[in-house]
Amino acid sequence: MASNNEWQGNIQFIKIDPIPNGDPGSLTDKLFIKSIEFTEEIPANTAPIASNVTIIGTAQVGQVLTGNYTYSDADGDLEGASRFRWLRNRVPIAGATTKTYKLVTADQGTLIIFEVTPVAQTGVITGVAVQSSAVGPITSSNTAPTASNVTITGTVQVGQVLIGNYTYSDADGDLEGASRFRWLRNWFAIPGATAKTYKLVLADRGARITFEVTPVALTGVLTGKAVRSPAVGPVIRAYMTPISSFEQEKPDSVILGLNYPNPFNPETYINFALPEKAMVVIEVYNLLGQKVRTLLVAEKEAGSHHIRWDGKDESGIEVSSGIYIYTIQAISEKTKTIQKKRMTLIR
Ligand SMILES: [Ca+2]
Ligand SMILES: [Ca+2]
Repeated sequence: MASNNEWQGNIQFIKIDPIPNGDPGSLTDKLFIKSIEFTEEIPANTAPIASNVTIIGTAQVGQVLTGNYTYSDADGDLEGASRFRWLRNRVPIAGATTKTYKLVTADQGTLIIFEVTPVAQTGVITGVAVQSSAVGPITSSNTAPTASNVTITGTVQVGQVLIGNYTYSDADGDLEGASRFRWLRNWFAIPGATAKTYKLVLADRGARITFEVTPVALTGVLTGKAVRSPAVGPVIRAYMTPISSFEQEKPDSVILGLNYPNPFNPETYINFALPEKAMVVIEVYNLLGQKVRTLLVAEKEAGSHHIRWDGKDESGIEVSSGIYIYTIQAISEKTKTIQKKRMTLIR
């Protein structure tokens, strides 16, 4: 029982004295509530709020996403160490707790969300976590450009200009930037030969020439893999040697020229000239007198001609290094001529 004027919690009890001329017993010792004083907790401070939570960046593997948000606090409490999370298909990604997140292969095809829990330095410290809209599905990473159909066109002869051809492509549609070119002589880069065209010089005689493209994109993954054309060649001289004999329309007699180049690898050219139309047979023999290859059996007009030997026998097998004999038989209505010369193959 509360005593006179005692506070119990928020309630003050007041003892009323008996009314002197009334019923002495009716109100005696009765207690009345005088007042109730609520010590109500008026919120001194409100929690911070995160708003405008968004993600910027390209939704592609390898790209970095950045989470953005606006921190606010009605009481002016400054931002403390707000907390961040990134979620993959609504499941938090382990370790992804900063404002940025680099997309990895595991994210491909998923939806990504950025979440902020605003934290104040003072007042009510922690606010409600807010999530961004999802971005995605995340696409595969950008791929490097490629060069294909790399080829060389032009006459493979000293003084001629070769043209390098190729097809640029990029799976992501990145346009071509400054792709790089090289020309190679026997698989060694030719100094200064870095354009799409190359004029053959004397030093290229007998060599194999290759064109190389390194595709470069304007955007995305910039540099692709270098791709080489098939080799062309060997580069022949501007004329077949010895040319003087062969420039005649009609030499006085059948001429079997020196092969060029010589020594050679893997192929050489054999010149011959005819004073008149003749049936021509050109053959290659080894030093044992065994026939290695028949290069030509055909009727040819008067004038100069040449034929190529690729260093292979009748079966298409490359013959070994050594000295070989080449012969011409020219049979016309009036005469039959047989000549032979030597050539050296060096593998
Ligand atoms: Ca606050
Ligand atoms: Ca690309």
